[in-house]
Amino acid sequence: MTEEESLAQPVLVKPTKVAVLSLFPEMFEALSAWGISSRAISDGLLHLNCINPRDFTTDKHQTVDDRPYGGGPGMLMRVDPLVKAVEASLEWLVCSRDEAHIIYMSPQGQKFDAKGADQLTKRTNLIVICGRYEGVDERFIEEFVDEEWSIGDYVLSGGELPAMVVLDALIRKLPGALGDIQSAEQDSFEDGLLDCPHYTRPEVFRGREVPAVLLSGNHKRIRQWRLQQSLGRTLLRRPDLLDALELSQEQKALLDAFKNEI
Ligand code: 9D3
Repeated sequence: MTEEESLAQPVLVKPTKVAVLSLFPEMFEALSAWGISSRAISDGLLHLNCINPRDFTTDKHQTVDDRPYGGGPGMLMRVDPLVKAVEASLEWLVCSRDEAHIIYMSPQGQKFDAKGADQLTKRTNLIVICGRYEGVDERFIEEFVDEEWSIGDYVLSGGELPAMVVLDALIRKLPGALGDIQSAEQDSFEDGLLDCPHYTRPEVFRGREVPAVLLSGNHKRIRQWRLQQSLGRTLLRRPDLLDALELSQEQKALLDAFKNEI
């Protein structure tokens, strides 16, 4: 038995239940079969159920798309299978409409970030709707959707990859999902700064040495160096992130020293 397994504690918090509505439910094996998200699911921190609107069609060809009123290129998702899939989701969640939080992954949504992930971790019953084609009928959104989320200003082929991005970010924040409690707090963006550079063996790689401070064993100096690297890289690469922060006296001093070095 590994150290991780022997130290594992049973979960004492109510698990997050997520129903995903998607025409391509198998895509979510990327979450359920691999890595931290897979472990969180098998540990019971998160219950994930993918529901396919196609299973709720009633015609011979299992039609899930239809033409837009007003004409134009492209198709929309038919409303009826979506509504039935939402109802099936509520049954699986064992909750009423008011007790569920329904989000729609959409290019028209709010930009998803660490704060959005934090908000979603507070929900216990989530329904995540993934669009395909050109999207869904606006009246379905008005009737069923609490929030629309985008993952950024670029065109993708559907809501599945964005939904997995959102769920992976959410899962990492669930208590117990990361082996080491500190890891969640050290994740980039949690303190508003970019991560510092990291090094592993060998000590010299193609003539490039590991920074001497990391070999010094002086943990106070190592912590300061890492913080200074985080501050400096954020200044150089993402000054917008620095603008949004109130720096401590120590952080100001380390950043000033970084500026003087460059
Ligand atoms: C190219 C078609 N577009 C203009 C006619 C509209 C459009 C419809 C459907 C564009 C993309 C999509 C599919 N995308 C998503 O469902 C999606 C998405 C995205 O494309 N980018 C960033 N976040 C998201 S969340 C859902």
